[in-house]
Amino acid sequence: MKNTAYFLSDVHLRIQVDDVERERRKELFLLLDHIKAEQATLFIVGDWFDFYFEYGHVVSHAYLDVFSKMKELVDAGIQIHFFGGNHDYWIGPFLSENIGVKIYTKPATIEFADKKFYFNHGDGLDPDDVGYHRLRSVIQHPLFIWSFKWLIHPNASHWIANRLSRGSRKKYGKETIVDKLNLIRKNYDFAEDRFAEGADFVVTGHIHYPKLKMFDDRVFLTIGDFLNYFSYGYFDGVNLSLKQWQVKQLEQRELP
Ligand SMILES: [Mn+2]
Repeated sequence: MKNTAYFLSDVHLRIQVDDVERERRKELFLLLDHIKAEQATLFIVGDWFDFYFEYGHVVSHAYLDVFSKMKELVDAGIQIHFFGGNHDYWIGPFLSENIGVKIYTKPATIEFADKKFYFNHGDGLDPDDVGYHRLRSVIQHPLFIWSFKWLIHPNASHWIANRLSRGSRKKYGKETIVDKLNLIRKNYDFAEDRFAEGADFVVTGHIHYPKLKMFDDRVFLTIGDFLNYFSYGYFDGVNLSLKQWQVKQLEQRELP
């Protein structure tokens, strides 16, 4: 095991697999092969899945290839740390017990290569977004999860998820660069508090806008996404940098 690591967020693997999604997965799996060959560690910082919900013995077949790819990496000795995002905080025992992924349902600090990495998907970092905080406390509540599992048929949940996903893509499309930069500034304030607590690196996602900023010798990184930027973080054992996976058939935005 080498002391190198890759950081991915906001891949938003779809439950409806069309041609674009197939191509995106092809690129993602090439990157995962690369991680496997390097024997690096993979940190997933939320929203890996666009919709994820485990019904006890039942998981979504849309992710069959993704599950087997993740298992392939784990079997090859790769550690996968998975922090849930607002699209996949219902991650459950299937990923940990059947695939061997280490899952985190809350933000956490992890020591890696003698450095302290603080991870937070990034939803809920805007203290002004009272409505979202309220929504999150409901949908993360065990009673809500229990009711969802036992009252909503899996096919119905996938239908709802598809509708919500299209809705959030429309909303996301309306967000301007100014909105994103405002969010990033709030992330900076948050990161400075984590640095004061001893973190060397603060890594988030959620904003879908890649940005790395140095605070003296500490580094804040918001990863971006694997939808438009195909951006990821890379830690070489000493330094954290922001990189882009060069895709062939898909449209790709330049790093800002
Ligand atoms: Mn998110």
